[in-house]
Amino acid sequence: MQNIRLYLFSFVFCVIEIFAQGYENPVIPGFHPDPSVCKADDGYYLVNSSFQYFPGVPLFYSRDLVNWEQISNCLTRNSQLKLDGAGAGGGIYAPTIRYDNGTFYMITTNVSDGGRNFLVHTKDPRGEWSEPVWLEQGGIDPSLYFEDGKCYMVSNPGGYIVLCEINPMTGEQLTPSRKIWSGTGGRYPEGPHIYKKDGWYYLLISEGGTEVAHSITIARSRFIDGPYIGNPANPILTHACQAAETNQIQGTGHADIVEAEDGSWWMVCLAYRAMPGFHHILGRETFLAPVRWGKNAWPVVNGNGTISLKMDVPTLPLYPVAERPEKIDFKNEVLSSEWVHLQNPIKENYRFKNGNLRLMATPVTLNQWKSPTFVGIRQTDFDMEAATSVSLESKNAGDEAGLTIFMEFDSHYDLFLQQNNDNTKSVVLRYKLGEMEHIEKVVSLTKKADIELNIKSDISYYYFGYTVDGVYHEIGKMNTRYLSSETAGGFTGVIIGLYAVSASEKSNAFADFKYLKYKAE
Ligand code: 6LW
Repeated sequence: MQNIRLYLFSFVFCVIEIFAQGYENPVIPGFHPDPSVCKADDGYYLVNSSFQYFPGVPLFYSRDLVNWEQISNCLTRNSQLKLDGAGAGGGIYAPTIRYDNGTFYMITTNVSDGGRNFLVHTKDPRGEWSEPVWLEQGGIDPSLYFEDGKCYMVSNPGGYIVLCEINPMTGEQLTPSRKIWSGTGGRYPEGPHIYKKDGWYYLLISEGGTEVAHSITIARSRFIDGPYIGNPANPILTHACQAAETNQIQGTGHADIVEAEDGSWWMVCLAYRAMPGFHHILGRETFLAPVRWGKNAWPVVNGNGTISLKMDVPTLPLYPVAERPEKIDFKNEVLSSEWVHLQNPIKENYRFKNGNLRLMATPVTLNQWKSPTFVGIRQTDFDMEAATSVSLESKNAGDEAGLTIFMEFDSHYDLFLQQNNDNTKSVVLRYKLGEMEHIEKVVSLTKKADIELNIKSDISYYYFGYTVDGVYHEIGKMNTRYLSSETAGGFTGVIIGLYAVSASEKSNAFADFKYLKYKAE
């Protein structure tokens, strides 16, 4: 009897496994643009661009293309990634990841380090990647295609796509760069990738720019260097159409395609979840769509070339990944791979002490396009609550430490503890919006007590407050839209940062953070 039950259970479990149905987009929420995906022996690997943040190029792993876990970052050393002066339009642009013959390759551009293309490689994607192999072919959005022991590189120098053959271990360019396609006439043909199927080389690109007109188009040729002929049914994915005019997902583009273990085809792409007025603050996120790709046929994305938040389609068997705890503490004395710094951090300013994260304050402010003492995680939900318990050790008026809703050096909302002249402290709420810096509120704290700084948000507002002795005090609210990419500029999304800034070089101020709570509502 017991055995029969066991068989029945296993049977039902298998049926559920085989016929998994439906998933939610985005599959990687928050600022995770320009996704590129590859299949390796044990599952799928995905990378995103990272701009001014260090470490660079987050690396995700999945067994089912739906549930992704960040396992590391590709660029973890200063020798791989120099971010001096980089803002949200600088640093690391669109990467590509490929797996060939036991080796992983990640190729990208650092527009803040001479705009040069380079690749790094590794046999162990959970470990360290190689030093950069610098490449001669310019342009952004480089990608690799491997065939018969040869390695081809495509990129976008502006207006068209070029191809050459390279030696991926030395970077040597083996053939001249050759123009192969300029798209269907949409602006900014970019984000190229090459695939081979049924004897055809397919060239997938984006057009229209990364805003609402963003589209995915495709061309094919019998020869790798062309001539490439466009698909008469282009674009194969866009939300710049009537079918998607009321869809919250906008700006669909910059895609990559992968064939799954079971022969099904899938596309990852970027898009954003729009707020009223087509604004967005969460950055361009990673979405997933099924692709129908018959023999000798053009690929068709999710039936009609649009995608949705709830995808009612069959999936691979699903393997959910562990969720991050709502309260992240620092007792293990590590910052997991999702934590990022602005530009190259000064390592000794980040310490662990008595189970706390200790940030050593420096005079570099959040406005300076340098590397302040700052570390944060992405905002991944419109409706969320973030909180931290912070104590500031300081003898100098003007030293500060707290929480920032950071979009860009010129666009952030800061909620912090500040040292006063008379050895007391205040909670301060400050807005930085372009040329304007505004102190919204200063609340003097009358007694020494543990302070929790609280930020809540919905799609329209951030609400700021603090909690003392278990009592929450709200001190202000501010519109989300002034931090949007449309207003602030750049290619990133909001990062919730912990930071410490001193008023002078001489200050030895530091701040101890007990935890960062992040709760999606
Ligand atoms: C990226 C380009 C793009 O290099 O935006 O949306 C640029 N597509 O392909 C920065 O992410």
